[in-house]
Amino acid sequence: MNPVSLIPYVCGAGASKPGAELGAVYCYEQGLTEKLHAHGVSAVWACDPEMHWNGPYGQTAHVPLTALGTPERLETVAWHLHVLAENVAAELRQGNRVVAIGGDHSMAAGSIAGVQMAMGEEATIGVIWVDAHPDLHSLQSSVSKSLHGMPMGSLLGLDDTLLVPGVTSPVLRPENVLYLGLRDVDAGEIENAKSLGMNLISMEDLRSRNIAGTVQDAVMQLAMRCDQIVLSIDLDGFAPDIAPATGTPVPGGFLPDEIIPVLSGIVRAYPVPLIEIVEFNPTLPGADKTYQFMIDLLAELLPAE
Ligand SMILES: [Mn+2]
Repeated sequence: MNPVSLIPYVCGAGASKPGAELGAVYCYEQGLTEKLHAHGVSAVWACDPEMHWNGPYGQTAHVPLTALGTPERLETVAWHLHVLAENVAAELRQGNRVVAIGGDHSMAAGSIAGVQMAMGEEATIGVIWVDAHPDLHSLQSSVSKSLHGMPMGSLLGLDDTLLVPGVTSPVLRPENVLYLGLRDVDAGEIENAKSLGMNLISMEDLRSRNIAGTVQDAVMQLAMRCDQIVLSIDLDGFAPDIAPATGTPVPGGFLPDEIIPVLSGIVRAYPVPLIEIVEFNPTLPGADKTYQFMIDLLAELLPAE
């Protein structure tokens, strides 16, 4: 079995608070591969996050950041998305399983584009999206103009704000998106969901049912319709005291025991070529606690040797 390929997304320009661009660099410097190895998981960085950091839209493009909604922000994010998509596609083409480490959630528009690039436009991709937020904005519907609120809007074809060159839009179909953990949804996103015919299941709805059974049934349906299932995990899908170093925490998120065993079962039952963990902001309080949680989470989701 090949080692898992870790791919960094060293961009936080999609978020309002700076710092998420340092998430993957923190994991690299703190020895994530060695930590995973201690859990029996073999993983290697497919590229050095510090190399991207020194790239044309690396550090210098982040400090200082232009205002949200400015073309310079979009240009920065677009560059990082393109690099991410190419890297994800290259690793998948070699038959490697990918873990993408962020970085703000705009990255989903690049990582999932990379899956389409590797599999071809005919392939049907399903996404399990663990997040407090549906990230279902278009540039027009977003009040804040934060690009990390738009990846799902772009992937579903609401507009082409975060569309990577070379992919066919829409990358995803609404029925192939499974949201888990939603509890902070904007009016504009509710409108967009309606226009797409999507039913947004809230955290409250999910908790009122049996979480494990409901998710397992939904994923079984998803697997029947899709060629591949990918997993996008925003740390704010979890309760803020579990993963505190994230830019937009929302009370009431998943406790690890509620969802990690379910996700772990899914990655064992189905081939999941891409897992991403996003919105780690190590400049916020609780960075080490959040990093330790990410290690535990990945140790549960990745195959041990
Ligand atoms: Mn979120």
